[in-house]
Amino acid sequence: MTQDLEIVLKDGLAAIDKAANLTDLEETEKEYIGRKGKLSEFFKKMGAATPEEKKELGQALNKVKTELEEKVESKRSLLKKAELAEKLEKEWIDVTLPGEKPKYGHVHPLTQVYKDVEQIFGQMGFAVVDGPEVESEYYNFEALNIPETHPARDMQDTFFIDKAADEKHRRLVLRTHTSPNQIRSMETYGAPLRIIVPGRVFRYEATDATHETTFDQVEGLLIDKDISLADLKGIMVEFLSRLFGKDMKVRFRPGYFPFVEPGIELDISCPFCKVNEPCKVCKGQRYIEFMGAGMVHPKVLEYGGIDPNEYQGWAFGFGLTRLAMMKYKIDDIRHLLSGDLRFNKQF
Ligand code: FA5
Repeated sequence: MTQDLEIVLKDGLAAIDKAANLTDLEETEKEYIGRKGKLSEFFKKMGAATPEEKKELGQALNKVKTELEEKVESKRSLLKKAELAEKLEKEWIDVTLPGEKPKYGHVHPLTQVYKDVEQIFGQMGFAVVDGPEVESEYYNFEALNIPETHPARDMQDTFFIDKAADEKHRRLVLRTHTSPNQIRSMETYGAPLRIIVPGRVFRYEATDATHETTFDQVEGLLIDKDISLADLKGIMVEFLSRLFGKDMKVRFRPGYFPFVEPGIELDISCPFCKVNEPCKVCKGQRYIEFMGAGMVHPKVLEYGGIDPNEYQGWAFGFGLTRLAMMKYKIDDIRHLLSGDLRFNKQF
């Protein structure tokens, strides 16, 4: 072997040893045993050599090439192992650590009570219908037997919209209750009728823990032949017992609403009372006020296009927002529409 070839071998082995990573190693490989590498110079020289020299040089060159190639392979496998070890060290994860809890959305308590009410009344054969929030004075008051001069207009402070509907329907208002849908449904579906109308209503009032300017009500209307308040009692006992998951009682008191005759206020047995314990919710009364109701006034049936001599019915209206407060023990109505996530996340 020539001295030059020995130097190339020595340098080559040292360079391979020094390669710090796979890219370095590839460069060194190219430099020594690549097509244009240092060994190729020796192969070129063979052309001019005698057959004797050719044989000797050829053997020496092949030996050097093989030695360098073996060194490269063993270094490559070392470097690959080192790279893998480094990767494993860096990308190591502890699979025994507890995972991060995904954040779930929450069903708003009001939405939950909406669903419950619609489901229970649906099971009892009531259709759920909808009506406009921007209403006319005609539907909100007049057709419910509350003419303009009637003092009952003051019972519900009204937001007026600066725009008239037409001569018959008069000014536009934000509906103060869901009762306009009694007339709308009678007009659309006629008798017999069995509906509830849950929806948002608006009143121009001062707010406090139990009063909001925007709140939700549920209207109920049942019209058929031979209907009495006994049916209302049965339906309400069933509805409330299913909603609160326990036996509930109701009681009637006289009440006044121009669109029903007779009118009643319906109280429900306090769902929070425990035997021999003072109750903060009903303050020992055992009953709480729940809703207004009554037999639909014959004039209202006429406004709805139904003959009061043939049909009669009852209607009720309760505060869905107050019901949600009761069900979820919320002590201030203003939390419900505040949009405060700290509140919403509790449900
Ligand atoms: C009415 O609105 C009648 N339309 C109910 C009715 C329907 C009577 C059909 C007869 C036949 P009232 O103004 O009392 O009635 O309101 C009904 C319920 O809405 C109340 O019992 C109360 O739960 C709720 N409510 C009234 N004002 C507010 C308020 N500012 N904030 C939250 N809830 C309220």
